[in-house]
Amino acid sequence: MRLEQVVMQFISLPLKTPFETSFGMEDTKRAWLVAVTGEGITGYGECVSFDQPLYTEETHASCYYAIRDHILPRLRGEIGHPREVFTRLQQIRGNFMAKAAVETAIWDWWAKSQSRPLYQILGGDNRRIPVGVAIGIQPDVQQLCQAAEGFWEQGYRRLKIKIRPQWDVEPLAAVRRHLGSEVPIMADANSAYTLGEADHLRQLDPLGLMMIEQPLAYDDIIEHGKLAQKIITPICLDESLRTLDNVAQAWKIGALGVVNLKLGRVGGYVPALAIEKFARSRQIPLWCGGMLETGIGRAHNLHLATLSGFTLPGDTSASTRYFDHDIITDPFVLNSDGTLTVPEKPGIGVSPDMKRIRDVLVYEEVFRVPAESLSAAAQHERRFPER
Ligand code: OSB
Ligand code: MG
Repeated sequence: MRLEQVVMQFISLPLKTPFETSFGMEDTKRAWLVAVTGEGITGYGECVSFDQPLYTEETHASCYYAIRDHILPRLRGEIGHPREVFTRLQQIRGNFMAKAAVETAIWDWWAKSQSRPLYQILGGDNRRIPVGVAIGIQPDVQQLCQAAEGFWEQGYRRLKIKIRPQWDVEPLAAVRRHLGSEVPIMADANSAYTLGEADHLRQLDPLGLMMIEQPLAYDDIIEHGKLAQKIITPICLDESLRTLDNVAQAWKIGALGVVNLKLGRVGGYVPALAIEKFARSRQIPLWCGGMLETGIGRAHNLHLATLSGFTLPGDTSASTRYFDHDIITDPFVLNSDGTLTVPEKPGIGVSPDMKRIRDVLVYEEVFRVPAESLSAAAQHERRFPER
């Protein structure tokens, strides 16, 4: 199959409530949607970059240039199978989120061309995915306990609580007391600590947390291995795991108790499938992370999470967790058993709500890829939508 057109749409969608992490506060979901078209079929992907390079180094701007100047020009000509896309892009260092936005769209496009749901092509079979929820930093402990209780009552299977220095032991202990010892609770620090704070982090041990996610530097593996010797709470890595090699090295040195896998952080399905296989064969607990995705990215996460290596509830919450009005026609709803149902229609199985997208569209650009010899970058068409 050949790509004929790629449309990048930048949307700005209000979040129901602001989401605060150790690195910043988001009150709006801003994202590039990528639509790839060829042979009358369109596939969709979502870029999980942020405005600022505070989670990892990528931004909406860096992703735009990476896609326009480096990724699309490498995707001219026949694409025999979406697995080829990662290989064609392998020369490009980093730029994982940009690559994933396009690569995942191509998997959707391909699955649709086969009239099969994407999860079947990926080799997954679980169609009801157990999910958890991430709770941002709250103004006070009481509001955190209320939020945690509310999500637990809705049926989410585990609660992930964002922490940072001055917002860690006390709020986590309060939630533990409030909800009791049976509720699966974990913490996510988004790189807010140093190895020197190991004694402080040891105070979390009596709380029986499932894990602590990314306590140390976003690019560190070695010191996480040292921290693992000093605390009992298992360490889950997020930011530090960009490649299969990162995962293998972290595992080898004992820095990795649990894997958070995100399509955008690793560059798409091909590396994600390799990491899932690695974790499965070594029985490393694995779950699917989230990046506050709209329904498009959320659908991709769910298809990925159908694979049997995903052994823990992930961050793929229902659409209503973040949005009053998502950009897909059938938003994801939490089943009473704390699962989300993977759509059965071809590809990712969700349809963009074109009217809603029009309402939240900031900017749009169309790239046509008609001839092998012409650079995609040289053929784009810019459009500012009417508001
Ligand atoms: O560290 O997992 C993270 C959101 C944005 C950036 C990084 C992270 C997160 C979350 C929220 O934890 C996950 C979600 O509910 O989508
Ligand atoms: Mg994280």
